[in-house]
Amino acid sequence: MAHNLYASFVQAKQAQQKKFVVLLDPDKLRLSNIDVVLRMATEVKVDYFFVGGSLVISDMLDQCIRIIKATCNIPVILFPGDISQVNHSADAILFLSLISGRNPDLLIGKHVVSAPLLYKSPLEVISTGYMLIEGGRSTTASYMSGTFPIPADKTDIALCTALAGEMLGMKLIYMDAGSGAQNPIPEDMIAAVSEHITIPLIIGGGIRTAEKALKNIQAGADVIVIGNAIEKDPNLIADMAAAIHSLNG
Ligand code: 1GP
Repeated sequence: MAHNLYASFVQAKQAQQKKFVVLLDPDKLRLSNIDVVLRMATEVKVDYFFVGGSLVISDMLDQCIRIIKATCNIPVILFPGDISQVNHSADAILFLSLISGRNPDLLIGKHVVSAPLLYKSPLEVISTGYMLIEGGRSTTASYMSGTFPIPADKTDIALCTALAGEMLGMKLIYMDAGSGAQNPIPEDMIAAVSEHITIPLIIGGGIRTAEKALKNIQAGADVIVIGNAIEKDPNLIADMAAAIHSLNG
């Protein structure tokens, strides 16, 4: 199926339709769980899957995408921690530039190496300003990237970083407290960034309850990403979807 997934993010933002993403980390996924997750995700109308992680050790990425594709029509977007996670079976890829950090390889270096591969691939490439926000403990993303996250109380830094990302032409801003973060991103930071950018705002990292997901969309998040909490308890999908979609007309 041909997708124009970026257009769907923009249209949803214009129509104030909030989107729910389930992040599947191939390393953490138990195959016994994936059927349950996919069935429930279809039932509650999860909008997209992100697949990937800061460090994917197993060879499960390809299998994970194939199982999703064989089971449901929910679009699959790669959320790669590394070039090795480029996979043509997905629909799109977040072309992440880690704009909260000052690691040149993750700002532009890896992109130069992967650009010719992506140019020839069928994947829709979505330029994304990726911002790590301090979430209470050191995360794999922070360690692997060799960067400091933006402190959770430095709203001005987050705001200026997101603005710079949009001014540089990035199409999405993804603020992430990191997988399994102790503290998810505070609502006042989400609100400040959301008020000042016009491109869709994705929020993830450490969201464990439907209440927090709802507060995030009320604060101005356009897309909510949840991974760990659903891996631990797939039954949470229904509550999360109800909360995230609750403001949609
Ligand atoms: C991590 O934003 C995602 O990159 C999701 O985080 O796994 O903590 O939900 P969780």
